[in-house]
Amino acid sequence: MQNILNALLAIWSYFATNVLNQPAFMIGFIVLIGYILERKKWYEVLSGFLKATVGYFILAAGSGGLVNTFRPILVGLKDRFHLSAMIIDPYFGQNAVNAGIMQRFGRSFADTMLLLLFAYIINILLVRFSKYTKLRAVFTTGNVQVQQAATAFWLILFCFPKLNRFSILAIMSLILGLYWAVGSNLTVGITQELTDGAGFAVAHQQMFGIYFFAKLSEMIEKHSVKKSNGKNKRLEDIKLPSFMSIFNDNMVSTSILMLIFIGAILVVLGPDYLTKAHFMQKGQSFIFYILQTALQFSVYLAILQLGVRTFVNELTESFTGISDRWLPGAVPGIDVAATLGFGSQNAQTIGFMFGALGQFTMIILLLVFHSPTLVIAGFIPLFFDNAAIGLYSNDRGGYKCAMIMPFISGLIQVAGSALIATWVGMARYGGYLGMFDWATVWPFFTVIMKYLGYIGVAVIIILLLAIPQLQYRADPEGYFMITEDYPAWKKLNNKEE
Ligand code: ASC
Repeated sequence: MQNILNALLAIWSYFATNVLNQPAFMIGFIVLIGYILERKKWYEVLSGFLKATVGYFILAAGSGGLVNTFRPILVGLKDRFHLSAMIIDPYFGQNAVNAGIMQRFGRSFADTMLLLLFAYIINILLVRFSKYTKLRAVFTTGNVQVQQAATAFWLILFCFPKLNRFSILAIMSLILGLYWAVGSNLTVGITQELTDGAGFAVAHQQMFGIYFFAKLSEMIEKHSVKKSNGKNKRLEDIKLPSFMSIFNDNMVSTSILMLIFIGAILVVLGPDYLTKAHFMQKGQSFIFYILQTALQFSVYLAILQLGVRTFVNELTESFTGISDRWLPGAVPGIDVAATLGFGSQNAQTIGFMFGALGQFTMIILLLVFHSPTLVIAGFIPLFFDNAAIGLYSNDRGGYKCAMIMPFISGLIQVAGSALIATWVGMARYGGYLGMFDWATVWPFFTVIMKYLGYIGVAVIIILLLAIPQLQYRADPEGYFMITEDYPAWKKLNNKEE
């Protein structure tokens, strides 16, 4: 018996490490299965699998390029000014957990693969029974699930330090599994509208954040429609005068804005530091170094969008095979980076910059008020959260929302992360996950569990289960139609152009 279990676990570990943890293969296999269920010819199945996998790898090359180029620059600020500060970034967060969990709690989490297994089972069952649960999205971004599991482990141990291995696995599976399913489900409708029915949802680290700011933008739009009988202007509707019209070209505007933004940071770091830290080569011109680095931003963004275009069609087409047979009304939840292939690209850049403004403002406030924890902005929360928030806010509330919402988000990312990481003791290990939901929703969960104990766990589960029910109640007719038949949904809501 034990041998069989071990063998099964080994097979699962192999699958989890090589496929679940690699969203590109995960998406590839989803397309493969979807096309097989649709009884496509074998060569169409093969071509779909390859395009989806390669497309996702291209997306990852773009987002990885962004992260690898710009994260060290921001982290350089800490080095350059000898700050003892915590960096908010998912990878630094994960490192902090690895570094501190043994020391602080005398144990580590070895059950990540099992957690992923249970979470998938819970997620798929919840979606399978969508008739009752009203959940429509399957989380596929295993790489962020692993990061989140590490942080959740710390937070839950902080609330229940005496919990044994089995109970902690049970609590984590339940709460994380529900968070994934409910969070991703929140983004279904707004993502369908943003992408004009591309048939996916967001499965990442700011799902509640995106939803919250999208709805806030919607309210602002409604208010202004009432007052002035008109919709708010979107960024893409703004016609700029003569020379400024170059900003209508996204690649040009991104390049100019990044030149200013990244340029300013590089100037602050200074050529001496940049050479010493091996960013710049000896004898390289500082001006051309700035130019090259800042323009890389547009390069990687273009790559990322090419990746999205490559795999999204395959995914949309093939997933109907899965949703028709097995998971009615379901869509796959994928990396938030995929949304950056849609909507106004200027909204993404604006979102990033205003998010940065918000983060820097809060960092200055932390300094002024002598916060015990200082924070260094990390590139991933700065860019991926706020670009997406800018994008959705512009889509639903116009250009002012594309500025205000990411700014507020930036303030919250820093303040929320500083509070929770200080309280639970993670700040001392140099990093915290820092993405929007982990600076808001998860600190909230932690407070509830810390003060209510097991009752708190029950409260969280009930709250999470109630969210999709409320969403469904608000629009019973359109709720499933928006994924099952987007054109019909558009007609019903008079959204045809
Ligand atoms: C994250 C994380 C990444 C990026 C990537 C964005 O949270 O860990 O590597 O965002 O998923 O495309």
